[in-house]
Amino acid sequence: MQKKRLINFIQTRTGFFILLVSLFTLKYIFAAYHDFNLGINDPYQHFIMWLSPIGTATLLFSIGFYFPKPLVSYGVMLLMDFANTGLLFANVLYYRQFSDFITVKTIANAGKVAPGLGKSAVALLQPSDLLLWLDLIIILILLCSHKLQVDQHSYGLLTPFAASTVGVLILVTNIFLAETSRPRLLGTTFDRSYVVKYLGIDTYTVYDAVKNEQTEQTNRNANAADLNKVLTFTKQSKLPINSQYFGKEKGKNVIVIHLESFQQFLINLKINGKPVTPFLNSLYNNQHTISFANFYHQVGVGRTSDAENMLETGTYGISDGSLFTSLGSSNVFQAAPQILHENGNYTSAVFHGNASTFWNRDDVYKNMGYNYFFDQKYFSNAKSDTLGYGIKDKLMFDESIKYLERMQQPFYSKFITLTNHTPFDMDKEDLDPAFQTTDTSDKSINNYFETAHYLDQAVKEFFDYLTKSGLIKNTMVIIYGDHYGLSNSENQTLAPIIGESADTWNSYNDVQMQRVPFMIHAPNLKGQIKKEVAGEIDVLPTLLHLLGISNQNYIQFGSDLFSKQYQPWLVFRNGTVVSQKYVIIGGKGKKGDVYDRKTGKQIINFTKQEKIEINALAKKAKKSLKYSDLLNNHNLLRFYTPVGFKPVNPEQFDYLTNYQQMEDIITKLKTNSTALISRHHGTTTKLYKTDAPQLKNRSDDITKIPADVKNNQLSQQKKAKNKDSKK
Ligand code: GP9
Ligand code: MN
Repeated sequence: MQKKRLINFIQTRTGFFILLVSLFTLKYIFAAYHDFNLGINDPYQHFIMWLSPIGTATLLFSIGFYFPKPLVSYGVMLLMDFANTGLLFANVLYYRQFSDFITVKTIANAGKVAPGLGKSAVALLQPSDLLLWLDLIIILILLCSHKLQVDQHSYGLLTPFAASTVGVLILVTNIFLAETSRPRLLGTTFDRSYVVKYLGIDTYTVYDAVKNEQTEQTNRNANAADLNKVLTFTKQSKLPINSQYFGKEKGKNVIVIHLESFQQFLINLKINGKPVTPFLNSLYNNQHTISFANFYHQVGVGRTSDAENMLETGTYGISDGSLFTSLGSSNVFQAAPQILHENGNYTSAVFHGNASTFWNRDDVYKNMGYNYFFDQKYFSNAKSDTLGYGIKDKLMFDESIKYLERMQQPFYSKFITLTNHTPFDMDKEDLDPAFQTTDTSDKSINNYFETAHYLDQAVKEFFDYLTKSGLIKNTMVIIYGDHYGLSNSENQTLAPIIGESADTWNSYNDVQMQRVPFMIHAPNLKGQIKKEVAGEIDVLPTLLHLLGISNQNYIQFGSDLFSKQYQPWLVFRNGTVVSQKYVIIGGKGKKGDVYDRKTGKQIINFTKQEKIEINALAKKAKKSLKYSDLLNNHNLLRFYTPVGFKPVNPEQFDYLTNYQQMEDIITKLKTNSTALISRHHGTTTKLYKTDAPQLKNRSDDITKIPADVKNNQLSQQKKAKNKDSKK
C-alpha cells in the first residue's frame, strides 16, 4: 500500500521533482565521501555536508517547475539535473588528477590544460562513476517506456514558487550553519576544499565565479599609468648598497626556516629554570648569526600566507583577506624563486606538511616560479606522525632530506614548520620530560611553550644535519617567525611570565608582542644583534643584496637592512606604525595613540618636531600600503617586466612528479650534477639523527623513498588515507 502511494506520488510533478533532488543529494554525498578528501571530522560537519547539495539542487531543479507545458517542465528539470551532475562529475575527475576543485579560471584556461587532461581523462574513470549517472539513465528509460508517467496537471506559479523558496531557505540555513562551524568562511577563504566541504560544489562554483568576476573587473579598471605611480613611490625605498654585505653570500644555497607562530619573546626565556628554546637562543647569539631584536611581523588575516607573500615578493598582503587565495591564482608575480633562477640559476622548493591546496599554495607557488613543492603527499601520513594540520616538525625535516639532497645546487628552499600552531597540542610521546611548562589558567599558553620547545629541538636536529653533511658551509640560513602565536587577549595572563605587569599592560605592549625572530646565519658572517626596527617586508631586498642581486628594478616596498642609509620604520597591515622612536597605534586600537618606543611611555604633549615626524611617518606608511594594494589588487605587474627578469611560465611545473624530475636531471647531468647526493656519492639521509619517538621501533626505513613518490603515483589513494590530517 505504502509502496503504491509512493509510486503514485512520484508520478506527480512534485513527486518527480523531489525524486530528482533526493537522488542528486545521495549521489553528491557518495562522491563527497568516495572521491573528495574534505577532512570532515565531526558529526556537525557531516551534517552540514549532507545539507550542502540540497538547497542549490532544489533551487535549480525548481526552474523546470515554472514551465506550464508538462513535457517542457520535465525536460528542463532533467536538463538541470544533467548539468548539475556534469559539474559534479567534472570535479570528481579533476580532483582525481589535481586534488583540487575546478575554478572558473581553470575553465577559462581549459585549452591549456585540456590536452594533458584529455589523454588521462579516460584513465581517470572509475566504475563507481557510473553511479553518478545511473539515476538519470534509469529515469530516462522509465519515462521513454511510459513506466513513469508525466504528470499532465497544470501547477500555476504558487507550487514552483514554494519549491524555489524552500531551496533558498535551505541554502541560507546551510550558509548560516557553515559560518557558525567555520567563521568568516567566505570572507577569508583559505582553502577551496573548505568552501566545498561546508557549502557544496554548486555554491562553491558560484562563489568562485563572483570572486573571479570581481578580480577581472578590478583588472579591467587598471592601466599602466597606475603602475608608474607605484614605480615612483617604491623608488624611495631603494637604498644604496653596502659593499661590506652586497654579494657576501653570492652563489650560496639559501634555506629559509619558517617558524610557525613563533614570537621573539620566547628567545632567551626560561620557564621553571629551563630555557624554552635553547638551540634558537644559541643561534641568536651565534658568532656567525646576524640577529634582529626588533623585527616585527606585518601579517593581516592571511597569516602564514601573508608572511610568505612579503618574504617572496617584497609587497604587503592585501587588506581584506589572503592575497594567496584571493589573487594568487591570477596575479603576475616577481618573486624570489624566479629572481634567483634568473640571477644565479637557483633551483627552488618548498617543504610543508599540509595539503597543497591550503592557502592556495599549489597555484601560487607555480606563479612564483617554484620548481618543486613537497606537500603532505610527500610525507608520512601515519596517525602517530601527524598532528593538526600535518606532519610533525621533527619528521618533516627528517623526511625532507631525501628530497633536498636531490636538488641541484645552488638551491633556494623553504621549510614551513607546523607543530607550533594554535591550539599548540602535542602528543604525550613528543613531550620532553626534562621540560616543565607553565601552569597558568590558559591552556594555550601552557601548550605554547611545549610546542615551541619541540620546534626548537626539530630545528636543532636539522642544523646538526646541515653541519654533518657539510651543507652549512655553502648555505645561508634565514630563520624567521611568521606571526604571533598567542593573541592579544592572552597577553595579560602571559605578562608575569615574561616579567611584565598585567595591570599596566596596554596597546603598546601588544604591539611589542608582535616581534618575531629574524636571523641570518652563514659561516662567513660576523655575528651581531641588531637593534634597529625592521619588518618582514624588508627581508627580500636584504636577501637579494646579500646574494649580490640588485633590487633596483624590482617593485618592492621594503629596504635593504644593511644599507647605511636604512631608515628604521615599518607599518603593520592594520595601520600601526613602528619607528625607532615611536609606536603609532592604528587600526582597532585607540586611533592615534602614540608611544615612545623605547620607554613605552605614552606621548601626550607633542613638541612641534614630534608632530612633524609622526605625521610624516603616518603619511609614508599609509601610502606604502595604498600603493602595494594598488599594485596587487589590479595585478599591475603584468604591465611591467624588469630588465633581467623573465616572466614565469607556471605551466612548466608539475608538483606531482617532483621526485622523478629531480632524478631525471641528475641522470642527465651525470658528473655535472651539483645535487648533494651526487657530490657526496650517495645518500646523506643516514647522517640525519632525530630523537622522534615515532621512529624508535619502526622497522621500515623512513629515509627510503615511498613507492608512490618513486613511481609518480601520488594520487587519490594516498590522499584518501589522509582524511584526518586537516583541521
Ligand atoms: C597551514 C599553515 C598554518 O598550512 O601554514 O597557517 P596559519 O593558520 O598560520 O595561517
Ligand atoms: Mn602561520
